[in-house]
Amino acid sequence: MEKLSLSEKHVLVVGAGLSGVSAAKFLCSQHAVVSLYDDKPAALLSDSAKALLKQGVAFLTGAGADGSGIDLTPFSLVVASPGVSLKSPLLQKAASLGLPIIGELELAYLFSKGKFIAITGTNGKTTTTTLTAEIFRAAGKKMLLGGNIGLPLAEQIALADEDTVIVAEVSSFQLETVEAFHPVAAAVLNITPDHLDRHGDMAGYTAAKSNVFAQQEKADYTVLNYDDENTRALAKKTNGQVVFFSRKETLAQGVYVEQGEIVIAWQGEKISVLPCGEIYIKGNHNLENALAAVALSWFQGIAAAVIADTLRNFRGVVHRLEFVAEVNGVQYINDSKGTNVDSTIKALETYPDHIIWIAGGRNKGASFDPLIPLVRERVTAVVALGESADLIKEVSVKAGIPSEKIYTAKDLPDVVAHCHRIALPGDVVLLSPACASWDMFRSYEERGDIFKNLVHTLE
Ligand code: UMA
Repeated sequence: MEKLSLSEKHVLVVGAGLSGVSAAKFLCSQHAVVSLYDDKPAALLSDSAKALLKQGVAFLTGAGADGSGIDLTPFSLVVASPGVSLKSPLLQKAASLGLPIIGELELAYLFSKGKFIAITGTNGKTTTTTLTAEIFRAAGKKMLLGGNIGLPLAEQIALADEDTVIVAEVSSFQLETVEAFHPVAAAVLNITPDHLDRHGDMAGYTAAKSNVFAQQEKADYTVLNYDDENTRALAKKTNGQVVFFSRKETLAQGVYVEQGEIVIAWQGEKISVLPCGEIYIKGNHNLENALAAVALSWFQGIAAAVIADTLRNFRGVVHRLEFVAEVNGVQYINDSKGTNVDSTIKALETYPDHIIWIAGGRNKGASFDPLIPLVRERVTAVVALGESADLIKEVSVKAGIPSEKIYTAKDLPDVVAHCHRIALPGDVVLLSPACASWDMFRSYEERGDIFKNLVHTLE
């Protein structure tokens, strides 16, 4: 479905991270003349970005400046990385010159032959995306998994043909730069405050998320969480067929829980999928993820038996409530993917008490106050880290944690050493920062991997 000719076109890729490198590689394969921009100097780029420069991709850098001095006249297209705000001086300048600005997701979409299944939401995206992809794989379908999950799609889409299902995790950042993007099924799992520093307010954040179904038509499916008010309200805004899922309510139509079983009710038919107790991944939030995955796959023709089998066997994803080790009767849990308040609430809800909570990092503008009741009820000690350490301390004090039980650590080795010193058998040491990792780490994966390695040294 080629909608754009790239041959000999001068394209500027803004941001030389995972997404930018993937876009640049794809653009080169299409014989575009590619330049790569990053705020960082070339010496600090990844090996894969440096390899592109060796192949002749030009490198432009702000080198500490904002890039607005870059001459944009040679370019006819800009491909922006999701982490670069449309309000950045360079992209503002591109927009004022009338240059089209798309993201790597849109690029992948424009050149893909497969059908997209897109999953967005504040929390649960990675689990639902991976689970949905597993269901398609188990059903013997040709499938590609990618997107915000850390596997950019631009590089992969050459592998897709008309029969390929592309299961994509899509973020609000990526959805700011889509136009033609048109998934046959799109899910919005939930919308709670996150990335408000980037989107301005909840309305801006919701508008970005809503772009996931902006191009959908009657034949497409929009899967929405009935239990989440913000998400339920989106039903009025889509042209796709709405499939609600609910953990709490009996629905006239949709995917829901009835007498402890997941059921699908649609056009007078009622199908029982499996008892909720048989789903391997635990917790209410995972039940919601499972309901969404059922909706995304069943309406694409996957048999309920295949869906049920996958739900019985799927073990979850790394960095999300991931069990690391038990040392001297203390469980260490890596929830580095808990990058916002809501996902940390879900993590704290998973363990009834005796939690040593490790939190802090880059705050994205949300209040930590909603954590107070759970911290009061379940947390015995707090380890604060990073840029938001003071805010974490503040919220812990408000929750009644005695000041001698609140420790500010200088880095992750200090965190793990402190937890090892104070933890008693039966305690749960939970890294669930409620913040992005970007103040101290490249990614939440790096933060989680370092934490896990440090914990393993205690064994
Ligand atoms: N950069 C600039 N100027 C800026 C901002 C960034 O030059 O104003 C440069 C940085 O110096 C760096 C590069 O851009 O070299 C990084 O680009 P990026 O921040 O877009 O990160 P990528 O490595 O390309 O990863 C992105 C997603 N990151 C973000 O959206 C922040 C990854 O999602 C995604 O996996 C990847 O593309 C592939 O699609 C991560 C994420 O944290 C997991 N996402 C947020 C979330 O889930 O909450 C949205």
